[in-house]
Amino acid sequence: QALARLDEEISRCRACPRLVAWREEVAAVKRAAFRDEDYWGRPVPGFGEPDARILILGLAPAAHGGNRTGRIFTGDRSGDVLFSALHRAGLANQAESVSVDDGLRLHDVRIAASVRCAPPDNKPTPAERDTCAPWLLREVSLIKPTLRVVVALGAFAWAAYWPLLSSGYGVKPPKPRPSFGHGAVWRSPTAPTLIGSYHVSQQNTFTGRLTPGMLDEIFALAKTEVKT
Ligand code: DU
Ligand code: SF4
Repeated sequence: QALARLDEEISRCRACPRLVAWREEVAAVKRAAFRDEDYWGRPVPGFGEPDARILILGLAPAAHGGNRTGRIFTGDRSGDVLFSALHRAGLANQAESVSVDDGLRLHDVRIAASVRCAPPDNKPTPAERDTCAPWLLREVSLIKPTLRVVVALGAFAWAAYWPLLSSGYGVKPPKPRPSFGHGAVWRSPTAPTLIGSYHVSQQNTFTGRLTPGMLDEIFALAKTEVKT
């Protein structure tokens, strides 16, 4: 099927030299706790349903999370927070996401990263986001018939929505761009609604900037929005 072919194509991309070097170095050196595992060490494709109405857009794979397991938000603390929330919202069959064969199934949700290779310090550059944007565009073009809502985790993903809006939907992004915030919403009559959420990284969850309740509100909003 088309998405599987796209995933395969993405996983061979080497367009960003800095990220190719980092993802492979991390995969070779490994973290001590995962010494006996084979790291994926490649671009991490999207995960979830081909007929999803909700697309969750993250930042980039975690070095020892998605870059290790080969599935986005899988095997890291960010993912624990995200999938617990999806499970509470009825959008995932389980709260745990540890490996590609853990039985996790999403309902009505697809998850992708704005940049598909693990970046140093979890910090991809806007240039790398632009380089990776065509993959997002192609993924969205395949789920376009059902897609209604994009949940942007963090300001970086929020910014990745606008080029998608213009090239994927032929809608001119508003000027100035609506600002990112937790619970910020932007609607278009002809493109998926954009919802902003603080990112599920430990920086936000450990400090209490993002609580489970705040994440529940985001997915409740997304579920309401797909029906309107
Ligand atoms: O702390 P951690 O769960 O290992 O995640 C590290 C880092 O990666 C965190 O800042 C979030 C980020 N991240 C992301 O932005 N998108 C993903 O899909 C997975 C992790
Ligand atoms: Fe390719 Fe995206 Fe990885 Fe860059 S970040 S190498 S464009 S998959």
